[in-house]
Amino acid sequence: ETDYPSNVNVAEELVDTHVENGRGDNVAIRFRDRELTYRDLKDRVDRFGNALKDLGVEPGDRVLVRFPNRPEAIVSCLAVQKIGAIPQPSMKLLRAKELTHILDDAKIKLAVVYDDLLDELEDAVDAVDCVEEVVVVDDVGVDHDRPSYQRLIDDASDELAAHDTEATDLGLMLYTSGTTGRPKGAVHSHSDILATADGYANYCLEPTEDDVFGGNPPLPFAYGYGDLVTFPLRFGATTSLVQDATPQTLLEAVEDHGVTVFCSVPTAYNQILSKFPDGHEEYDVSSLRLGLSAGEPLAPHTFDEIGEKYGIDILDGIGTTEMLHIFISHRHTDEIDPEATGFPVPGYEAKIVDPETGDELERGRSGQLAVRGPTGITYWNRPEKQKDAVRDGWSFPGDIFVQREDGRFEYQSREDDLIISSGYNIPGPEVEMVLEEREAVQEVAVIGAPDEERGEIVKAYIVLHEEYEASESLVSELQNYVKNTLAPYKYPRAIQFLDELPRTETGKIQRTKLRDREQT
Ligand code: 3SK
Repeated sequence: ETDYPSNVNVAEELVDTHVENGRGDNVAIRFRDRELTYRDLKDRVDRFGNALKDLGVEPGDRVLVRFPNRPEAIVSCLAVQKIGAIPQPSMKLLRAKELTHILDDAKIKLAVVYDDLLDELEDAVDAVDCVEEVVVVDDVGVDHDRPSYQRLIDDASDELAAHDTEATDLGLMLYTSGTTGRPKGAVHSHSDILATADGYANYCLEPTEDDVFGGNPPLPFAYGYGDLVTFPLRFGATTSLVQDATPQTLLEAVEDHGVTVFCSVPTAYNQILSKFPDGHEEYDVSSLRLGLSAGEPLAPHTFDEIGEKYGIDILDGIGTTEMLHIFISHRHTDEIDPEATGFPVPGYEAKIVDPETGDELERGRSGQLAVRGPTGITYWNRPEKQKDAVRDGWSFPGDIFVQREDGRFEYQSREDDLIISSGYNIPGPEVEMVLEEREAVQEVAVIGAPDEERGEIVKAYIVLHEEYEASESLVSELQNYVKNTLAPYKYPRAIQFLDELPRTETGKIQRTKLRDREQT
């Protein structure tokens, strides 16, 4: 059921209702050997919400939340939502250049940051004039003169009434990489957030309060936010957080926290299989009942091997940051066909349209995917992009699919030049712009090249200026430059030098020709 009263506050729904309905002692968060009950969580959210109000945060203000997967990230987002402001969870690997754009574009008023991630943020804060304060969660002992999260919590009142938000008020802002090279803000209302749990999670995962959701998707990734915040808290269940995810730490958390629903991406499943091919013998994974996967298509062999070695089925699904969570998936494990993504999630409709005419195509023909349902695409401050993305009430997530005769939707490709590597979305043009800053580079085209482990890797085709020669050291220098300028996962793992780039008659670079070279 995804119809909500006209006034609803997502933080109140995810936390206070459990305390009021006798589930206050349920464990909400497990992190290392610590546990936070719903009562503890409410106490922290209320105190931090009051502290934020004292610092001048008002309803509608945007607050950046920059963390690895730690409990303070969840407390911060809920506190911001409870007072009617809008959290903007930010990927921990973003560099000052990317953060500067986001701070300025969203007009962030305050930031909450884990101390080990403070440096890069301070550089960005210096470059804009909107951020009034930065609150720091002390852990590794970084020197700073900013207010401390813990001290603010200790000093604040524990009584906080939720702001009377309307269901349609914005409750979450996530940045997504587009092909233009500049991340765009996708915004979601309080009811959108609840709808991901009451739709997809409720119907496809059938959670109970005994479930423990765990895994590795970062909380600032819409997929991770749903899996590890909204879903467990909606059902009075537990979330298991792992700060530094490796196959080992993830399986340790499964054993120690009794994870039942393991949420991950294909690359991580493959890494687990190669590091612990017989994981069930090295770790007690008997608590697991289901795996989830998204971010990139799940290969049938990964599905089969995880089933064989770990005894669980993986529900694959497609979602986007703009749609907030998964909108096509198999609904029950007994209907899974690993070759396909599945059916529209209850509450959503999907169709395939001809990209040229916009007409709906019959089954068996591939075309643009269009969806509509309880969540949809809303960009922050991008009216042109918005017009393109939502037409006649249908959202166009930017994927090419085919609907098979049996009704299942099967993924074909991305419509644009977005590279999806290990679940990270990397806009090729953003990497191109950075490489073009180097003196040696005359022109460059960046594409995704197929890769067994990562799905795709970033590959740069470069034409050098005459006076430069291709060499191993030049490759390393260019790679390091990108690593130091953008989030390191965006660096080109492969670089190939060409005499010229393939172009159309009108002078446009033909990236498809470069992609074709990778297939042969
Ligand atoms: O990439 C996906 O498939 C996805 C799934 C859920 C939420 C967000 C995203 C990007």
